[in-house]
Amino acid sequence: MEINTHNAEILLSAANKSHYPQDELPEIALAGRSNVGKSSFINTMLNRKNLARTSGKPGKTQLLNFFNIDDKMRFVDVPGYGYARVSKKEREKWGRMIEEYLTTRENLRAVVSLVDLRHDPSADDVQMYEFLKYYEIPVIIVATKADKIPRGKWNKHESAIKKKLNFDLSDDFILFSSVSKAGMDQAWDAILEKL
Ligand SMILES: Nc1nc2c(ncn2[C@@H]2O[C@H](COP(=O)(O)OP(=O)(O)OP(=O)(O)O)[C@@H](O)[C@H]2O)c(=O)[nH]1
Ligand SMILES: [Mg+2]
Repeated sequence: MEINTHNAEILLSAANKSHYPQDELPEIALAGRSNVGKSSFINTMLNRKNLARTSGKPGKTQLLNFFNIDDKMRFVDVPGYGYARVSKKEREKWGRMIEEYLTTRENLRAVVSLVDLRHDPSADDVQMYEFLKYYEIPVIIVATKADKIPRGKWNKHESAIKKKLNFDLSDDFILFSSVSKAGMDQAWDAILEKL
């Protein structure tokens, strides 16, 4: 598929099913803990500075944000998990919103699950991966902030993450940086293959 990635815009934000776009365009969702770099990933992939708003304030994105890309596909920015300063009630509400989207959305082609290359995956990261495997939703693991780790140590960190996730070797694993743009072409290849 030929996609002009420069032709992108935010389409809408949704709290539940009734607000999702009603067409058949394929969607790729971005999941990961708060602050891992989901919005930065979207901006980098679309060569935009601040299309998907990024901030130092974790837990800010509370809705599913749908981005139209060239009227051919969409990115769906999912609010981050694992933000400590969120009440139990808020967490439950978040859980229902994400679960509804991930388990019922026919447009969904794959989830880009982001983890921080610097750290072992959190319990929430492991749970997200297990959830996606359980529902047989195609997964692309993107390990972010690779620019913060010297290249000579990338392998070691990659192995640690794969081990902790009980990573399925048939899934994609991409080392990525929104600063250096490392991994961007690989990420596009993996995404286009899922559409
Ligand atoms: N060095 C470096 N910093 C990054 C990278 N990706 C994101 N960041 C920084 O990490 C912080 C969080 O990035 P966001 O993209 O807002 O994270 P998010 O996952 O969308 O966070 P929430 O919307 O709160 O869930 C920002 O200060 C980014 O500039 C990266 O690849 N390298
Ligand atoms: Mg965000």
